[in-house]
Amino acid sequence: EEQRSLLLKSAALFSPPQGVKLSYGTAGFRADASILQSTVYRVGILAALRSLKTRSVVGLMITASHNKVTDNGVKITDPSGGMLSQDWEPFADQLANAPTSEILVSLITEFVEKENILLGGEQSAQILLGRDTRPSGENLLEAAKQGIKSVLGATALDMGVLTTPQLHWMVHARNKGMKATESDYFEQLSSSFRCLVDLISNGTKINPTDNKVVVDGANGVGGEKLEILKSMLNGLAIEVRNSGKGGGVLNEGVGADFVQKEKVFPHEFGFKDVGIRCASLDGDADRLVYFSVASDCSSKIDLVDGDKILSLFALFIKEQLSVLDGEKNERSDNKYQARLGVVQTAYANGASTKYLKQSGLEVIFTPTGVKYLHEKAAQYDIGIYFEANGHGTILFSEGVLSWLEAKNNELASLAKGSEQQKAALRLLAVSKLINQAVGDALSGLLLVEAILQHMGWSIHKWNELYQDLPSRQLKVKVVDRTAVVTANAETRVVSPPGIQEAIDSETVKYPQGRCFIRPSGTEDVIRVYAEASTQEDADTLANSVASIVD
Ligand code: 16G
Ligand code: ZN
Repeated sequence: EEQRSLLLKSAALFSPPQGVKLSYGTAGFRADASILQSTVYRVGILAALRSLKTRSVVGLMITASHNKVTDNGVKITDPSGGMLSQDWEPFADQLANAPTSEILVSLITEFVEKENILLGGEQSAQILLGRDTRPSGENLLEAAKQGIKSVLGATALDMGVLTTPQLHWMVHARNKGMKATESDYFEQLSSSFRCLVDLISNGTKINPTDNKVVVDGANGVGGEKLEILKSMLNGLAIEVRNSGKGGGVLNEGVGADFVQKEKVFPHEFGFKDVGIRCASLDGDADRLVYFSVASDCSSKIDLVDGDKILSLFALFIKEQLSVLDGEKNERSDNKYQARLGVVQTAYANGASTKYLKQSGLEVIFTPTGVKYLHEKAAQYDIGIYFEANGHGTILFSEGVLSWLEAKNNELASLAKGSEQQKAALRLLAVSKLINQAVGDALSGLLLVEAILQHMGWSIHKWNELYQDLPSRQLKVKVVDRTAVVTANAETRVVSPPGIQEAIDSETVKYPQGRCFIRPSGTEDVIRVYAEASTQEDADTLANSVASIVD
């Protein structure tokens, strides 16, 4: 009863927007910030219930990532540090769309009973709150606090302005009983980076003053955080541009999404940067791409996307595993074959998949969206996942970590300082450097930099691992995007009937042609992706398939 009146009272302050249907989608609720108050308030309630149910800390992040500055969004971090469990998404949708306070409260009551959640009991709930730099974030954060406060026993802990991966990292670390403040995060990243760089054979070490990367911070939270992190590193010079302090607008002509989709350099970059290694973060710093400015005086760039970051990581891990494997025939009781898996989506450039397979790697596909890739990667001892857009990470199983620890101990007495022991130590350092909760542009950047140093590679050398097939992405506005249903990791359309056949008969006309369509998880559009051996062909294919959809 106390609970009921508490909810009714606060709900009355947050009436839902009229005539909008909200959906939790691929990455939480996203919309124009002006209509999100009630949604964020309700997600606050949801987060509290999730925390009570799991008897763990959960997170609530307010961000609209790479979308425009006037948008915002909200999503929940599960106790593992990953995305909200998919079986709670329908309830999230119901809550967000409940037309009245009465209906909202009865939905909650019903759900609490069904899930056996004990309200107002011994159990307490704790929710970590984070937000990106969007001006609307502060107000929305207050709405989230109101929602959390309306659930008996729930407390909110405001962690301030964070990157999305920092919040995920904190939730993950807290639930493992580890230290989990922002400075612990920076400390872990910088110390494991130093450790990894120290394990590089001296022959390939680059002079630190020649070793520079220039990073586009998308005028968002990532640039700000990178400024702090860079002061804790040595052996690497990082210059941050578009840090948000210079008056530039978040994600406008800057950021990883812009660079990857438009394939031109962001604001503040230009011909002065020819030959320099450049990188770009997105608005909440969970995506990372690299690029170099083309020397032909156009605004074009050579893009080094998520697929190539994935390839670099996979090569390095595979190399370390085979160094470790090298002493397999010697006396060792500690035999173990680590299963390495690589996860991509249909957006992965065909040339990358071909390259990875030729390198002897196991490649699997999932639909778009971090939750799907992460889930698949977790099924391996070491699972590496990346979307072409630059979101990805490397997951290490508990099993492989204890094997590496044991291996390191064994080698410390048998062959101290050997390449084998170093390989074990390098892999352990990678597991600490790379964010185990979610893709993280800051930790990804440091791992790329360490591996390039290790390989002694320039960005050009890295980019030449394989040559991307020309591709084109288009979007088609539709009334009802749910009418398109796909299968096989979004590579085939199963409904409406006839569409897949039409796509197939277009695609076969082009050498190395590949094309798929899928409903966006974040906008009311159908997306079209086409790739072929020439840019003209990729463009024509994309356009003709778009007109089939229209
Ligand atoms: C979201 C997803 C991203 C995906 C994108 C696709 C997360 C954290 N983010 O940004 O992984 O690539 O949506 O958008 O899952 P779309 O469905 O509109 O093409
Ligand atoms: Zn993002």
